[in-house]
Amino acid sequence: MRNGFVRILVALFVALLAVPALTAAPLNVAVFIPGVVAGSPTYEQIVAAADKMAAAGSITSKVVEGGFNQADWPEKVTSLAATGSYDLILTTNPSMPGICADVAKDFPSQKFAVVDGMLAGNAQIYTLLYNQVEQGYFAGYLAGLVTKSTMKGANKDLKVGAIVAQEYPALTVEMIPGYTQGFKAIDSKITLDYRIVGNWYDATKGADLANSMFDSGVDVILCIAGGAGQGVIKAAQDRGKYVIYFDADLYSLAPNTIVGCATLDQARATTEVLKKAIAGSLPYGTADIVATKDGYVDFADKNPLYTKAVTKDVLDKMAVMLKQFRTGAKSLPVPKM
Ligand code: RBF
Repeated sequence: MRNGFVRILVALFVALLAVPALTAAPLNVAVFIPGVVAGSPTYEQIVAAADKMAAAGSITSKVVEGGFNQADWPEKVTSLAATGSYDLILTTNPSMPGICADVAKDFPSQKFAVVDGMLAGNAQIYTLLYNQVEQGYFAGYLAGLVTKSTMKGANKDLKVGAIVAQEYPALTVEMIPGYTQGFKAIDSKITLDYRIVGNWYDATKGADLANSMFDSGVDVILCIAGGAGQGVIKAAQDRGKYVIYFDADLYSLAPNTIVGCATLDQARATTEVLKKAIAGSLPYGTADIVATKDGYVDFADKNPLYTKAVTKDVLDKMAVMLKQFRTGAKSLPVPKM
């Protein structure tokens, strides 16, 4: 009896000792944000997903904002790698794979993952690229429908707009050509008024550009401008015109002004990348590309702020087009960048 009791105690003690071995130490992750988080939907999503995993205890997460001076980013990523404390440096945007590759040379045991970027063949870096031709197409298709619609803010001119923060290959090779294909599919006579802010934060410049476009007959503007987009939205609200937003379901920022959101599921991509990194199965050296049929690129058409903002005719035509992409019946190739 007494012997049995001791044996149980010993077994319990051994089991307790084994617990730390079974629950692996959390993965130490540095999340580098090239810019600032607030007002940038892809940045907000990556941080939210990492925070959630950190709260669950599966990673430790340190978020570092790189600020708007892009020349500072390589040095800031270098400082993170130099600490030697992070199993993974996780970051986002199409300029980051190149920066990570440079830093990787000096820190050969440092691993990197970039969601929303592409670089194949570097054994220290995993990347995931979204098919943003399709994302742009959804925005363009809607812009074409809106400019030809009977909606209150729409006029007779067949002019749509795009305001972007700065030019880079994913924008000029994927997003804008996708957008253009989209509105041309509605009517080949529709023309594009395309303007560049010059940075990701100047909301006053965003508003000035938008107002000048509305003056020239544009009634709907695609906005890919981070914080500068606040000015575009404000101008559209003041003038009773329309904005199509990129990356996240954010109709709530300006109901009845934001009439469409072409989305990326950065939260899902981030969570999956981190889970694979924890499991030791993230395929470094690989560059994945994901599209609408995979569920990472989409258009937020379930939100009542969308269904109430556009006319039935617009809704129906969007639904038919979206179904084709979601089922994989239709897809658009990503050109070489
Ligand atoms: N998107 C933002 O929302 N905010 C930013 O501050 C921002 N900075 C960027 C800087 C560079 C150099 C590049 C290439 C892209 C940046 N993006 C930014 C764009 C973002 O990664 C993505 O391409 C767009 O949001 C469209 O999905």
